[in-house]
Amino acid sequence: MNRRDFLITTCVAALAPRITLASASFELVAQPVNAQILPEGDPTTPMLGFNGSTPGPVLRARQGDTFDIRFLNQIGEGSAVHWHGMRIENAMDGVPGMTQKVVERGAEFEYSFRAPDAGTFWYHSHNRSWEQVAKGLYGPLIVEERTPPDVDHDLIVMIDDWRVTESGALADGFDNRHDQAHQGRLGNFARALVEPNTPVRRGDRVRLRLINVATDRIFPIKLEGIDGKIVAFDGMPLPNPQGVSNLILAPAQRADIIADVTSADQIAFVFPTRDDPYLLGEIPVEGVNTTRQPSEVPALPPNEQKQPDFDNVVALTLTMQGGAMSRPVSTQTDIWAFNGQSGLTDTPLHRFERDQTARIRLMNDTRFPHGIHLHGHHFFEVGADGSLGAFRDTTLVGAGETRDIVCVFHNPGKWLLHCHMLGHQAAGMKTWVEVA
Ligand SMILES: [Cu+2]
Repeated sequence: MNRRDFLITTCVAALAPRITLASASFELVAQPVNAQILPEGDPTTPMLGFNGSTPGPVLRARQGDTFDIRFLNQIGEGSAVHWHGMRIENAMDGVPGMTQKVVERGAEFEYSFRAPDAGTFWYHSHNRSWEQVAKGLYGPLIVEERTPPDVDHDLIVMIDDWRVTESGALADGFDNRHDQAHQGRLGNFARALVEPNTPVRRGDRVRLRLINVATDRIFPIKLEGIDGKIVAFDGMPLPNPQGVSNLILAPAQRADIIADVTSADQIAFVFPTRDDPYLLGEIPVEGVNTTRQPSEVPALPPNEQKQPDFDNVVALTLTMQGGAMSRPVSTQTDIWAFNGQSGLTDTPLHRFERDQTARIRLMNDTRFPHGIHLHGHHFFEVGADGSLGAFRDTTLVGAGETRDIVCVFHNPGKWLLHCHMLGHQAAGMKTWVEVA
C-alpha cells in the first residue's frame, strides 16, 4: 500500500461519538447512519451505527459495575453484539448460533454483565461481522480502574480503514473471495478517530487508548509528539510498561499508552508505509502545562489472573491453513482452515475442565499473518525463551510463524476461537472450545 492508494490525507474527525456513562440501563440501537468519512464538504457515507453515529457511543463504567444494555436491532437484518475482551458469562458473549439466537430485524436483546476487568475494550457486531463491522457497527467499551492513573486527558483512539468509492459510498463486495483469500478487505482510506477530540497542552500527561477496529488491516503505528510507555495490551496491564516504538496492532488489538506531551504542535498517529508515512490523525496541542512535575509512568493495577498449572497442562496444536499461494487443504474445506477443518464443527476443538491450563501451539502454515482471538478469556503469549509475555485476547501470528499461548480456561461455556481478520473468519478460519 502507498499514499496514492488513499483518497485523501487530512480531514477533521467528524465521527465523534457521544460519551455515555453506562448507568442502570441503557439502550443501544443499531441503525443506518450517514457518516462523514470523507472530509467536510465531500459526500457523507451511508453506513451502520449505534444511536445515530459510527463509531457508536462510548460505553464507560467502573470496574465491578454492571452494564445493563438493551440492544435494539433496526438495521434490517439479523445482528448481535459481542463485548470484545470482556471475561463475562457465556450467555452474554453475543455470538449468534453459539451463545444466543440472532437478534432478528426489529427485535431486541437484553445484555447484562458485570465488568470484571478494568481496561480498554470494545463492542461490535458478531453477525456477518466482516460486513457489519466494515459498515460501522462498533464502539469503545471502557472500564475505569477503581483508582485511575493520574492523567490530564483520557483519550480513545480508534483506528479504522474503509473502502470508499468516489461518490462516498462504501464499496460493495463484502464477500469478495479474492479479498478473503488474501489479507481480507483492506480500505483505501484510513484514519485515527480521537474521542473526545479536544486539544491538549504541552507538558500534559495523557492516556491514549488505541483500538484497531478495522476488519482486516494490521496497523503499525508510530506516535509522535509524546514521550511515554505502553501500559496495557488488550485491556490487561503490563507488569513492566514498555516503550512505544515498534507498536503494531492487529485487528481487534488494543494498547493503552500513558505519555507526556512533548510537542508544541500536535500528537500525531503515523502509519509508516513502504513509500511515505501516512498521517492517520492528530491531537492538537495548545498552551503549556507548567504545574505537572515529571514522573515515571506507573504500571496500572493488575486485573485478576489465575496462574497456570504447569504440572498439569493440556498441549494442543492449532495449525492455520489455506489462503492464496498455498496448497488447498482439501476439497472439503473453505478458503481457510484450522487443523484441516473450516468453520464450526459439531464437536469443539477441545473440551476443557474448568480451570484447566492449556498450552496451545499456534502454527501459521500460510502466506498471511493472522490475529487469533479467543472469546471469554485472556491468555499469555509465550516468548521465544519460554517466558510468559503479555496477557492478551488476540495474538498476531506472522506468516510461517509459530507462537505458543498458555491459557487457564476458567470461564464455563462455549467460546469461539477465530481469526479476527474478519474476511478470514468468514471464509472458514474459526473453531470453538468448551469449558465445563
Ligand atoms: Cu486470518
